[in-house]
Amino acid sequence: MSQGKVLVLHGPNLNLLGSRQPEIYGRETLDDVNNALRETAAGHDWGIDCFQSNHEGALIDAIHAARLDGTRAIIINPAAYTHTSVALLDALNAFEGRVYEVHISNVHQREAFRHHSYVSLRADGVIAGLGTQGYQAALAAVLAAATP
Ligand code: CA2
Repeated sequence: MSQGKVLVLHGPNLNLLGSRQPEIYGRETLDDVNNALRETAAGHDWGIDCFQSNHEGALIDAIHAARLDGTRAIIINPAAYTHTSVALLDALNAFEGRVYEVHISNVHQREAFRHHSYVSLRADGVIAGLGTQGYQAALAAVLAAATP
């Protein structure tokens, strides 16, 4: 039986992963990232739902759905909404499971506007600068937190 379900959310422009700016975001595509997460999760009897959207409201709707469908944790790279979206923060505040925020790049080494995150006010953990391996680190944290 499944141990639980994790929702992986990817914000705007992350559908372009692997196709541009490899010096910042690497060469893996979003499908590569999601498939690797599915494989890790399946090895631990966890399920994964992955969703990318370029629309703030669609990401918020996915968080609302996760409140009601037994999702135990959310791993989210809010992309540019990290730095702008009180609405995303409010939605995450209404979710009762664990929340991990992932950034592929080290946002603290970049422009000043990327140094502030609304989502970090809610996140149980924040990972930045590990490349796409950051998603695996977040999943490891979900699994560790759920181990009795
Ligand atoms: O480092 C990250 O993961 C970011 O969340 C990525 C966002 C950026 O706005 C954040 O400050 C940091 C940008 C995502 C855009 O992704 C692209 C990937 C490949 C090509 C073009 C954009």
